[in-house]
Amino acid sequence: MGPNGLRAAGLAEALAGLGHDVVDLGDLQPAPERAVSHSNPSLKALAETVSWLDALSEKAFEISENGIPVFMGGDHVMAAASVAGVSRRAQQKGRPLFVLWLDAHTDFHTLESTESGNLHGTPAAYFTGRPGFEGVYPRLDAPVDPANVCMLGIRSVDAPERVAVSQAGVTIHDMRAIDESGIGALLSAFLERVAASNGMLHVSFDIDFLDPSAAPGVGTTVPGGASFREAHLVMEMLHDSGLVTSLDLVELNPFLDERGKSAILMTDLTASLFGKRVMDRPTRSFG
Ligand code: EXY
Ligand code: MN
Ligand code: MN
Ligand code: MN
Repeated sequence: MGPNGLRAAGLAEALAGLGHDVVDLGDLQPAPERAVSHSNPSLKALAETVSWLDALSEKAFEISENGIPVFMGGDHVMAAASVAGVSRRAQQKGRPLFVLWLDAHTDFHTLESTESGNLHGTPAAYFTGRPGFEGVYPRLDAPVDPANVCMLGIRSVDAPERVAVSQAGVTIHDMRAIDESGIGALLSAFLERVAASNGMLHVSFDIDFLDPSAAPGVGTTVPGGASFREAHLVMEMLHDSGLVTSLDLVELNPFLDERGKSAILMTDLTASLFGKRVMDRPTRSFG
Protein backbone atom coordinates (compact mmCIF):
# COMPACT_ATOMS: atom_id res chain seq x y z
CA MET A 1 0.00 0.00 0.00
CA GLY A 2 2.93 2.39 0.51
CA PRO A 3 3.51 3.12 -3.19
CA ASN A 4 -0.19 3.63 -3.77
CA GLY A 5 -0.30 6.01 -0.81
CA LEU A 6 2.43 8.06 -2.45
CA ARG A 7 0.70 7.90 -5.82
CA ALA A 8 -2.56 9.06 -4.25
CA ALA A 9 -0.72 11.91 -2.52
CA GLY A 10 0.37 13.10 -5.97
CA LEU A 11 4.08 12.31 -6.00
CA ALA A 12 4.38 11.99 -9.79
CA GLU A 13 2.38 15.18 -10.35
CA ALA A 14 4.46 17.09 -7.82
CA LEU A 15 7.71 16.12 -9.54
CA ALA A 16 6.30 16.77 -13.01
CA GLY A 17 5.17 20.18 -11.78
CA LEU A 18 8.81 20.95 -10.97
CA GLY A 19 9.72 20.28 -14.61
CA HIS A 20 10.90 16.69 -14.34
CA ASP A 21 10.02 13.95 -16.81
CA VAL A 22 8.40 11.35 -14.57
CA VAL A 23 7.79 7.74 -15.58
CA ASP A 24 5.90 5.48 -13.16
CA LEU A 25 7.16 1.99 -13.97
CA GLY A 26 4.35 0.47 -11.94
CA ASP A 27 4.61 -2.26 -9.35
CA LEU A 28 7.43 -4.76 -9.62
CA GLN A 29 6.67 -8.46 -9.71
CA PRO A 30 8.71 -10.88 -7.58
CA ALA A 31 11.11 -13.37 -9.18
CA PRO A 32 10.29 -17.09 -8.86
CA GLU A 33 10.89 -18.28 -5.30
CA ARG A 34 14.19 -20.03 -4.63
CA ALA A 35 14.63 -22.72 -2.01
CA VAL A 36 16.33 -20.70 0.72
CA SER A 37 16.76 -21.60 4.34
CA HIS A 38 18.62 -20.34 7.38
CA SER A 39 19.38 -21.70 10.84
CA ASN A 40 17.70 -18.71 12.57
CA PRO A 41 14.09 -19.91 13.06
CA SER A 42 12.76 -16.41 13.79
CA LEU A 43 13.26 -15.07 10.24
CA LYS A 44 9.91 -13.97 8.81
CA ALA A 45 8.79 -14.55 5.22
CA LEU A 46 12.36 -15.28 4.11
CA ALA A 47 11.69 -17.00 0.77
CA GLU A 48 9.01 -14.51 -0.25
CA THR A 49 11.24 -11.56 0.64
CA VAL A 50 14.19 -13.01 -1.24
CA SER A 51 12.10 -13.37 -4.39
CA TRP A 52 11.35 -9.63 -4.24
CA LEU A 53 15.01 -8.82 -3.60
CA ASP A 54 16.09 -10.95 -6.56
CA ALA A 55 13.74 -9.04 -8.87
CA LEU A 56 14.54 -5.60 -7.52
CA SER A 57 18.29 -6.04 -7.48
CA GLU A 58 18.26 -6.64 -11.26
CA LYS A 59 15.68 -3.93 -11.90
CA ALA A 60 17.58 -1.34 -9.89
CA PHE A 61 20.70 -1.95 -11.94
CA GLU A 62 18.73 -1.78 -15.16
CA ILE A 63 16.86 1.46 -14.47
CA SER A 64 19.79 3.29 -12.89
CA GLU A 65 21.41 3.71 -16.28
CA ASN A 66 19.47 6.95 -16.87
CA GLY A 67 17.68 9.42 -14.65
CA ILE A 68 17.14 9.28 -10.90
CA PRO A 69 15.26 6.13 -9.83
CA VAL A 70 12.83 6.53 -6.95
CA PHE A 71 12.13 3.18 -5.26
CA MET A 72 8.82 3.22 -3.41
CA GLY A 73 8.15 0.72 -0.61
CA GLY A 74 7.18 -1.11 1.19
CA ASP A 75 9.38 -2.52 3.83
CA HIS A 76 12.91 -1.18 4.26
CA VAL A 77 14.36 -4.60 3.42
CA MET A 78 13.77 -3.29 -0.11
CA ALA A 79 16.96 -1.23 0.27
CA ALA A 80 19.03 -4.42 0.25
CA ALA A 81 18.15 -4.73 -3.42
CA SER A 82 17.87 -1.09 -4.47
CA VAL A 83 21.33 -0.33 -3.07
CA ALA A 84 22.84 -3.56 -4.46
CA GLY A 85 21.57 -2.61 -7.92
CA VAL A 86 22.70 1.01 -7.92
CA SER A 87 26.02 0.02 -6.37
CA ARG A 88 26.65 -2.33 -9.29
CA ARG A 89 25.88 0.61 -11.59
CA ALA A 90 28.33 2.86 -9.71
CA GLN A 91 31.00 0.19 -10.01
CA GLN A 92 30.39 -0.03 -13.75
CA LYS A 93 30.78 3.75 -14.03
CA GLY A 94 33.95 3.63 -11.95
CA ARG A 95 32.49 5.93 -9.29
CA PRO A 96 32.15 5.26 -5.54
CA LEU A 97 28.64 4.91 -4.13
CA PHE A 98 27.74 6.82 -0.99
CA VAL A 99 24.56 6.11 1.01
CA LEU A 100 22.70 8.61 3.19
CA TRP A 101 20.53 6.56 5.55
CA LEU A 102 17.67 8.62 7.06
CA ASP A 103 16.17 6.39 9.74
CA ALA A 104 15.48 5.93 13.44
CA HIS A 105 17.21 2.55 13.08
CA THR A 106 20.56 1.35 11.77
CA ASP A 107 19.06 -1.78 10.12
CA PHE A 108 22.46 -3.43 10.62
CA HIS A 109 21.44 -6.93 11.73
CA THR A 110 22.66 -10.07 10.04
CA LEU A 111 20.27 -12.97 9.48
CA GLU A 112 21.99 -14.48 12.49
CA SER A 113 21.80 -11.52 14.89
CA THR A 114 18.19 -10.40 14.36
CA GLU A 115 15.98 -11.41 17.25
CA SER A 116 12.71 -10.06 15.87
CA GLY A 117 13.23 -11.85 12.55
CA ASN A 118 11.92 -8.73 10.78
CA LEU A 119 14.04 -8.47 7.69
CA HIS A 120 13.72 -4.67 7.55
CA GLY A 121 16.38 -4.77 10.28
CA THR A 122 19.00 -6.20 7.89
CA PRO A 123 19.54 -4.23 4.63
CA ALA A 124 22.45 -2.00 5.67
CA ALA A 125 24.41 -4.98 6.98
CA TYR A 126 23.89 -6.80 3.68
CA PHE A 127 24.85 -4.05 1.25
CA THR A 128 27.98 -3.18 3.23
CA GLY A 129 29.11 -6.76 2.77
CA ARG A 130 28.73 -8.19 6.29
CA PRO A 131 29.02 -11.97 6.00
CA GLY A 132 26.10 -14.32 6.47
CA PHE A 133 23.80 -13.40 3.59
CA GLU A 134 25.55 -15.54 0.96
CA GLY A 135 23.28 -17.96 -0.86
CA VAL A 136 20.18 -16.31 0.66
CA TYR A 137 19.99 -12.64 -0.41
CA PRO A 138 20.95 -11.87 -4.05
CA ARG A 139 24.63 -12.09 -4.96
CA LEU A 140 26.26 -8.79 -3.99
CA ASP A 141 28.51 -7.70 -6.85
CA ALA A 142 29.58 -4.36 -5.40
CA PRO A 143 29.48 -4.04 -1.60
CA VAL A 144 29.26 -0.45 -0.39
CA ASP A 145 32.28 0.72 1.62
CA PRO A 146 30.87 1.27 5.16
CA ALA A 147 33.03 4.42 5.36
CA ASN A 148 30.79 5.84 2.60
CA VAL A 149 27.59 5.34 4.61
CA CYS A 150 26.19 8.15 6.78
CA MET A 151 23.19 7.50 9.05
CA LEU A 152 21.14 10.45 10.29
CA GLY A 153 18.33 10.42 12.86
CA ILE A 154 19.35 7.23 14.68
CA ARG A 155 17.66 6.60 18.04
CA SER A 156 16.94 2.86 18.27
CA VAL A 157 19.83 0.43 17.98
CA ASP A 158 19.91 -3.18 19.18
CA ALA A 159 23.00 -4.40 21.06
CA PRO A 160 24.50 -6.53 18.24
CA GLU A 161 23.96 -3.69 15.77
CA ARG A 162 25.68 -1.17 18.04
CA VAL A 163 28.90 -3.18 18.06
CA ALA A 164 28.85 -4.09 14.38
CA VAL A 165 27.98 -0.68 12.97
CA SER A 166 30.73 1.00 14.98
CA GLN A 167 33.33 -1.59 14.05
CA ALA A 168 32.38 -1.30 10.39
CA GLY A 169 33.14 2.42 10.42
CA VAL A 170 29.72 3.72 9.39
CA THR A 171 29.19 7.41 10.28
CA ILE A 172 26.33 7.55 12.78
CA HIS A 173 24.69 10.85 13.64
CA ASP A 174 22.16 10.01 16.32
CA MET A 175 19.51 12.46 17.52
CA ARG A 176 21.85 13.77 20.20
CA ALA A 177 24.42 14.70 17.56
CA ILE A 178 21.68 16.46 15.61
CA ASP A 179 20.60 18.35 18.72
CA GLU A 180 24.17 19.38 19.51
CA SER A 181 25.53 20.23 16.08
CA GLY A 182 22.49 20.94 13.94
CA ILE A 183 21.41 18.68 11.10
CA GLY A 184 22.65 21.07 8.41
CA ALA A 185 26.26 21.04 9.59
CA LEU A 186 26.31 17.24 9.83
CA LEU A 187 24.85 16.80 6.37
CA SER A 188 27.17 19.42 4.83
CA ALA A 189 30.23 17.53 6.02
CA PHE A 190 28.99 14.33 4.39
CA LEU A 191 28.05 16.04 1.13
CA GLU A 192 31.52 17.58 0.96
CA ARG A 193 32.97 14.08 1.07
CA VAL A 194 30.64 12.79 -1.64
CA ALA A 195 31.49 15.71 -3.92
CA ALA A 196 35.23 15.44 -3.29
CA SER A 197 35.13 11.79 -4.43
CA ASN A 198 32.90 12.41 -7.45
CA GLY A 199 30.57 9.93 -5.77
CA MET A 200 27.10 8.78 -6.64
CA LEU A 201 24.67 9.29 -3.77
CA HIS A 202 21.80 7.00 -2.84
CA VAL A 203 19.37 8.39 -0.24
CA SER A 204 17.38 5.82 1.73
CA PHE A 205 14.49 7.62 3.44
CA ASP A 206 12.68 5.56 6.07
CA ILE A 207 9.69 7.60 7.18
CA ASP A 208 10.38 6.73 10.82
CA PHE A 209 13.33 9.15 10.52
CA LEU A 210 10.64 11.73 11.23
CA ASP A 211 9.13 12.34 14.62
CA PRO A 212 5.85 10.38 14.95
CA SER A 213 3.97 13.65 15.58
CA ALA A 214 4.85 14.68 12.01
CA ALA A 215 4.55 11.22 10.43
CA PRO A 216 2.42 8.70 12.33
CA GLY A 217 1.86 6.41 9.33
CA VAL A 218 4.53 3.82 10.10
CA GLY A 219 4.65 0.58 12.07
CA THR A 220 7.93 1.31 13.86
CA THR A 221 7.48 4.77 15.41
CA VAL A 222 10.19 5.94 17.80
CA PRO A 223 9.69 9.22 19.68
CA GLY A 224 12.20 12.04 19.40
CA GLY A 225 12.75 12.01 15.65
CA ALA A 226 13.59 14.65 13.07
CA SER A 227 11.20 17.58 12.92
CA PHE A 228 9.22 18.80 9.94
CA ARG A 229 11.72 21.63 9.44
CA GLU A 230 14.85 19.51 9.94
CA ALA A 231 13.60 17.07 7.32
CA HIS A 232 12.84 19.86 4.87
CA LEU A 233 16.30 21.33 5.37
CA VAL A 234 17.86 17.94 4.59
CA MET A 235 15.87 17.62 1.39
CA GLU A 236 16.54 21.20 0.29
CA MET A 237 20.27 20.78 0.88
CA LEU A 238 20.26 17.49 -1.02
CA HIS A 239 18.66 19.24 -3.95
CA ASP A 240 21.12 22.12 -3.86
CA SER A 241 24.03 19.68 -3.81
CA GLY A 242 23.02 18.13 -7.12
CA LEU A 243 24.61 14.91 -5.88
CA VAL A 244 21.62 12.57 -5.44
CA THR A 245 21.50 9.78 -8.01
CA SER A 246 18.81 7.49 -6.49
CA LEU A 247 16.24 7.47 -3.69
CA ASP A 248 14.24 5.01 -1.55
CA LEU A 249 10.94 6.02 0.04
CA VAL A 250 10.05 3.31 2.54
CA GLU A 251 7.96 2.14 5.49
CA LEU A 252 4.93 4.34 4.82
CA ASN A 253 1.90 2.40 6.03
CA PRO A 254 -1.32 4.13 4.92
CA PHE A 255 -3.37 1.93 7.30
CA LEU A 256 -1.65 3.62 10.24
CA ASP A 257 -1.69 7.12 8.78
CA GLU A 258 -3.93 10.00 9.93
CA ARG A 259 -5.92 11.38 7.00
CA GLY A 260 -2.95 11.01 4.65
CA LYS A 261 -0.71 13.24 6.75
CA SER A 262 2.41 11.05 6.45
CA ALA A 263 1.94 10.30 2.75
CA ILE A 264 1.50 14.00 2.02
CA LEU A 265 4.58 14.95 4.04
CA MET A 266 6.72 12.27 2.40
CA THR A 267 5.56 13.53 -0.98
CA ASP A 268 6.30 17.14 -0.08
CA LEU A 269 9.75 16.23 1.23
CA THR A 270 10.50 14.37 -1.98
CA ALA A 271 9.41 17.43 -3.94
CA SER A 272 11.89 19.49 -1.91
CA LEU A 273 14.63 17.03 -2.80
CA PHE A 274 13.66 17.49 -6.45
CA GLY A 275 13.74 21.29 -6.35
CA LYS A 276 10.63 22.65 -4.64
CA ARG A 277 11.59 25.82 -2.79
CA VAL A 278 9.95 28.83 -1.22
CA MET A 279 12.25 31.42 -2.80
CA ASP A 280 15.04 31.23 -5.35
CA ARG A 281 18.46 31.45 -3.77
CA PRO A 282 22.06 31.12 -4.90
CA THR A 283 23.04 27.48 -5.43
CA ARG A 284 25.50 26.19 -2.84
CA SER A 285 28.24 24.04 -4.30
CA PHE A 286 30.01 21.23 -2.49
CA GLY A 287 33.48 19.87 -3.11
N1 EXY B 1 16.11 -3.23 15.29
C1 EXY B 1 14.74 -3.72 15.36
C2 EXY B 1 14.64 -5.09 14.72
O1 EXY B 1 15.59 -5.51 14.09
O2 EXY B 1 13.59 -5.70 14.85
C3 EXY B 1 13.78 -2.74 14.71
C4 EXY B 1 14.00 -2.55 13.27
C5 EXY B 1 13.03 -1.56 12.68
C6 EXY B 1 13.51 -1.28 11.30
C7 EXY B 1 12.71 -0.21 10.68
C8 EXY B 1 12.63 -0.14 9.29
O3 EXY B 1 13.57 0.74 10.03
MN1 MN C 1 9.04 -2.69 7.77
MN1 MN D 1 14.73 1.36 8.27
MN1 MN E 1 13.31 2.65 10.76
